[in-house]
Amino acid sequence: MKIIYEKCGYKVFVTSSYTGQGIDRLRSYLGNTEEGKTVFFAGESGAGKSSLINSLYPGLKLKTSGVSKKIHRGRHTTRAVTLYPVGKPEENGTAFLADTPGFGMFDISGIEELYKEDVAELFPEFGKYTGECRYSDCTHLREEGCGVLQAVSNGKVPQQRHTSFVRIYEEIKKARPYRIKKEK
Ligand SMILES: Nc1nc2c(ncn2[C@@H]2O[C@H](COP(=O)(O)OP(=O)(O)OP(=O)(O)O)[C@@H](O)[C@H]2O)c(=O)[nH]1
Ligand SMILES: [Mg+2]
Ligand SMILES: [Zn+2]
Repeated sequence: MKIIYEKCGYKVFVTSSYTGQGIDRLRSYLGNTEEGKTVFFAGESGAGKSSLINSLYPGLKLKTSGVSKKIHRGRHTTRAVTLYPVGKPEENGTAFLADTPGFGMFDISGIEELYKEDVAELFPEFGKYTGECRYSDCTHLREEGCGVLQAVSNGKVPQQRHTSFVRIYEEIKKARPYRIKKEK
């Protein structure tokens, strides 16, 4: 998992609120957040976002709760986005950390401006290869001469990332087949 995202150029922290693994490292990273910036944790309900924030800043005492045994899903414990100051303590926290409510499953209904043609841009590691596609309107799904598929087959782009791309592409295509101009 870690290696997949590192290959895509993301900085990855492996943490556990139970064992304390990675907490100090993440805290010092957050402590250097640029002034005025906001960091947020996103993820499914029950992923452990609020627990992680409690481990980082025990003073905050955020509400957390167990994952339902019956439905194996989170209980939507956090109900609203709340900002907490982080950053250098002597500056009284000039950056912010947001605890956010978890989402259920991956849900595109709230992202109205996203169309299937935009999905590839959400995968920054594809960017280096889209210029090599034979067709300028390449969907990167299965075309001959696709630079992204080429990069997947020679291991430069993790296969899992392309699988996620296809899944999101298909989901958005199903929900919103055509680009609709917004009426002013
Ligand atoms: N094994 C393990 N369990 C954890 C860890 N962090 C949190 N949990 C458990 O995961 C459950 C959910 O934690 P929360 O912090 O409430 O999850 P959340 O992401 O804030 O959920 P919402 O507020 O509903 O979006 C709790 O039962 C925690 O005890 C962790 O690092 N390791
Ligand atoms: Mg929470
Ligand atoms: Zn392509």
